Amino acid sequence: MNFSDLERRHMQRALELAERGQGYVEPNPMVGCVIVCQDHVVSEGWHRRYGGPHAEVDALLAASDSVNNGTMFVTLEPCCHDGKTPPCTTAIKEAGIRKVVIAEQDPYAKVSGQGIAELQSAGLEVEIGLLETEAHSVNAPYHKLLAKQQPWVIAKWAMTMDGNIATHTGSSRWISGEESRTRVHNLRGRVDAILVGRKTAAQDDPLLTARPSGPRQALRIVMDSQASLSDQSQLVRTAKQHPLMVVTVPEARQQRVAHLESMGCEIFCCSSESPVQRMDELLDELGKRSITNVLAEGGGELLGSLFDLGAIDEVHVFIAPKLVGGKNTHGAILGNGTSEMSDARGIEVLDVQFCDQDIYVSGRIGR
Ligand code: AOF
Ligand code: ZN
Repeated sequence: MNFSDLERRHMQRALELAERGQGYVEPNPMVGCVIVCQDHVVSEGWHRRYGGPHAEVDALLAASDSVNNGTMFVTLEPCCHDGKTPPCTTAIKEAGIRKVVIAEQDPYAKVSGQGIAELQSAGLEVEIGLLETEAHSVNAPYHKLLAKQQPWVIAKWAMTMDGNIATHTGSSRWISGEESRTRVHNLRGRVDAILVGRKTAAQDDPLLTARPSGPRQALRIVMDSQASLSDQSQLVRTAKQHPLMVVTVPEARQQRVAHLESMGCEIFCCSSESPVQRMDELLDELGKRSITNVLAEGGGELLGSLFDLGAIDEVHVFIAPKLVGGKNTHGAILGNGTSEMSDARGIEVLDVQFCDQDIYVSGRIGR
């Protein structure tokens, strides 16, 4: 289908509006909407929070005049089911919208194609596929959760210019500067879960909360097969205020497990043998809980398990202008890794910026 530059601009704007919902709407998709009458934008809207009005209804409610005969640009197929809110298709028809331009179809089974069909059978003109790739990318975590029933995994690390996440003695505070750490707190504030390994929990004694807090409070998760997390750790001490899950194996000392439970930790016991399989089991569990985004903060072994599983979707890397050298280097991603350079996982770089003196690179694993 051929779309004009003006139509592209309207959909681009709808996508920008959609992204305002990030951190507020999950596990729902981010959706934006622009309503145009006689080539003029008359209203805009977006899905602002989980359980709240959908983007289309938000835009219809924001219109100060009639939108009769108008064209609606929406980043996702309008829903036609009764969920937490009534169907958008009904609201669109009742408002007298004549044409709906949709970026992509909703894969959700109760909608998928049926929203489009309903609008068409009511006599509305429907066009599909304007900025479809871009719209799909905005909602990649939503798509992964629906398709694989596992969350989108964001790996984050800070390293020196010679590729180390610690010195040869294990010292790692601080690699990146304050501005980089602020960015990490922003990330923490919009994800559903934050994941670290046992060694990182022991060495860094992190709190794993967003400071200042963001739109959602993440479940903090430690891969700690033997339930060895110290009672004195910041994580355990705050378990009653901020949810903390400790991932163990059946062989962990039951007394220790019960004690952690009494301190407010949730125990998730994995039956799988290898760390990689346990990671898969954990991601399945998080998917069942409709967790959309997980931030994996290290260390190298944890990121290695995720990498070997092929579960890393997105990376946020802070490169500090420092060198530490040493024979026993600490790479960001351990595990088995890739044997041949020709098999290396490619990253589609989405952003490169200076964060004060650090270089911040983010991107997604190419599929
Ligand atoms: C739309 N516009 O802005 C969004 C849609 O439980 P509910 O009622 O909030 O419905 C959630 C489902 O609705 C979600 O799984 C997805 O299929 C669709 N989301 N649809 O028309 C929107 N957020
Ligand atoms: Zn809807």
